[in-house]
Amino acid sequence: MQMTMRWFGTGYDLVTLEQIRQIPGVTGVVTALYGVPVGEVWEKEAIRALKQQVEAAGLTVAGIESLGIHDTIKIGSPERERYIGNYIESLKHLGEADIHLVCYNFMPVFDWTRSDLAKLRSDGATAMSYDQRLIDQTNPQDLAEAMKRQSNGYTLAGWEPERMKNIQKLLETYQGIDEDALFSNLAYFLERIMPVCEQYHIKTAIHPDDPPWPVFNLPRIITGKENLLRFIKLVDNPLNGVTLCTGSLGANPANDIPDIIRALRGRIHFAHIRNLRHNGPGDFEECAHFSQDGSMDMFKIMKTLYTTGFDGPIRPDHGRAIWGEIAMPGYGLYDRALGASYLNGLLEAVEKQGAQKGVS
Ligand SMILES: [Mn+2]
Repeated sequence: MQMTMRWFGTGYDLVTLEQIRQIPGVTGVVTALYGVPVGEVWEKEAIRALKQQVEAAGLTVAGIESLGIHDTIKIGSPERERYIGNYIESLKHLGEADIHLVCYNFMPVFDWTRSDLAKLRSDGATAMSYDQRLIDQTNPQDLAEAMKRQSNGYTLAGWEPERMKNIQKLLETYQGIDEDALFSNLAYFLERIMPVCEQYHIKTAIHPDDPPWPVFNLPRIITGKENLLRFIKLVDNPLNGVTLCTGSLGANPANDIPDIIRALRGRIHFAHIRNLRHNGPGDFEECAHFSQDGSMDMFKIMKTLYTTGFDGPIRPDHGRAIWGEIAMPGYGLYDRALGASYLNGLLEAVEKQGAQKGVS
């Protein structure tokens, strides 16, 4: 496994590559061209410059997070052809730049959703949280406004103000799109991109829906074991894989993460590892990565990834805001650095324990 951090790029991320380089054991970043609107082509020159910048700092580009999917592709409207063409072009440029992992998600309208981006916890830290009762009391427009207000001035991936301006229109275009339609539009897209993925050996890794249930009546399909298995069979190509995000899947306590890891053996191409605390049905808050701070057994998760042979990039996921840091919600330096170190510690224990087992 390669320990990485998400990095949003100069001008978008206050955390620097030099800071990331000093986190023990972190050797790469997953990144993106944030300035390019979703749906447009990622040009060769811009990809090359990004890669050079990362490598000059002593890190590698372990993958792309994310190459966004235009809404027309999710909706399946005729305009999707142009955007699928653009996506293929971007993949080709990434392949030519020797980048072989692309993360994306297939959530209608909204990316990840939270009811509070700075919930105060008992130790004075703040963290992102979700309470279905609060979401039920609001509407998409007000939620987009609230997310923007709490964003500390950063553009949140998936909540770009220019997209959110047209939210009502966007919601209308999804009318009539149910789970099956979304699955079938996803299959159409994947079949179209697989040849270029094969040509450049690019692994694609769909990110689970967050939270993994419908929000504002919009369907969500990447939600748990059954749907993940349906997903990998949609296009049964080893390059068509999954980003195992423990925080997204784990928001539903019925999702048994180690069981899902075993079920997806060989098809997990990227892993986001974080913990969260369940407070009640549809009510959770993010917490430290440390097992005891939340509801998940992080040792068991790391051990299962290891024993099932997962060997891709891994990263700590959302962190809390601690030590007075003002950052993009979830993406400050301090708590993610603690997370990376904790996960590296677990991994060292798993590896050494395994080695002892092997000789005894
Ligand atoms: Mn994630």
